[in-house]
Amino acid sequence: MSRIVTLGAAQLGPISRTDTRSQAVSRMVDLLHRAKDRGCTAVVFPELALTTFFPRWYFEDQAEIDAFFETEMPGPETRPLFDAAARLGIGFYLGYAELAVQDGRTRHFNTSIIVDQSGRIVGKYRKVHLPGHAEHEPWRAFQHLEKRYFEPGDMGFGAWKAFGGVVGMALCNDRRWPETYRVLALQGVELMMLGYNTPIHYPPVPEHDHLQGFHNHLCMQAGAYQNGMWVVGVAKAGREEDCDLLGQSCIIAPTGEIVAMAGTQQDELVIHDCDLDRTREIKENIFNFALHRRPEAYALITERKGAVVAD
Ligand code: CDV
Repeated sequence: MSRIVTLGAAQLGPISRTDTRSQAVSRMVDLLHRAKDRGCTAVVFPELALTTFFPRWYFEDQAEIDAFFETEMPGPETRPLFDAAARLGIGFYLGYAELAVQDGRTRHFNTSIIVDQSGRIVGKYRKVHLPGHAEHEPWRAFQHLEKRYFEPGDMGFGAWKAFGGVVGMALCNDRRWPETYRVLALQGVELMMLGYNTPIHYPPVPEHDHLQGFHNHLCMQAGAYQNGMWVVGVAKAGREEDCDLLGQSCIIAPTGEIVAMAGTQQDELVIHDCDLDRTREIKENIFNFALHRRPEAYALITERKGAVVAD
């Protein structure tokens, strides 16, 4: 049996602070056209794909921060992306900063959505693992203020039927945590879509800078294999406002093999014919959860947050 879905990793090059959302959307519409020409069912765009990666700056004025957020999706500047998707019959995953009003409270989330081939939003995810720091730390070459500008996602890790399979979402730092993939896999996810913005320089541990590319693939390849799912991980890449962002967007098979990878730091589309039935090679054998897992031995995973060493 085979269930082939042609997927695209639609990497974006840098977006500068002065670029408008319409400019970013027009680049993404161009990638959608290229995806159409190559027979894609759906493409994955990066995390916070509509603006520059603004958590690299410390802002005091909330209005200045809120200007990076979307109050509606689609809104006037993003609607052309939805229209193009519907016209071309291609679905997409998109990351963006979401400003929501819930129960009279204003909330800020780092969000992604799945849009189906008719241009309809079918799934929403709010980033759970927010990296970085909450206070201004001027010693850093640049800030990473996700903990200041966003709240942790309040929706957990969902799964949706889309593109002929079961699809889950995650955002950037989530890919480093094994729990992300396992919670998705326990809902039968066959395809994880993920966007990222990963600076090459990691100020707290700069001796790991040369390992950014390795760690990026290491965690996604392990997550794909250990959970028998396709992973499409997509960067915003290149030199953005004096900050070098990792590229290497890729499509990873359920065996853990990278089957397609971007070779530039620019807007680039890489595609692969992903057979969702190949997830069964793993899910029904080496990682047959129902047969081999021992949840009774894993209670600490949800009971305890940080490590505790016994006396
Ligand atoms: N946007 C991110 O979540 N970036 C983090 C960096 C700060 C380590 C990442 O995990 O790639």
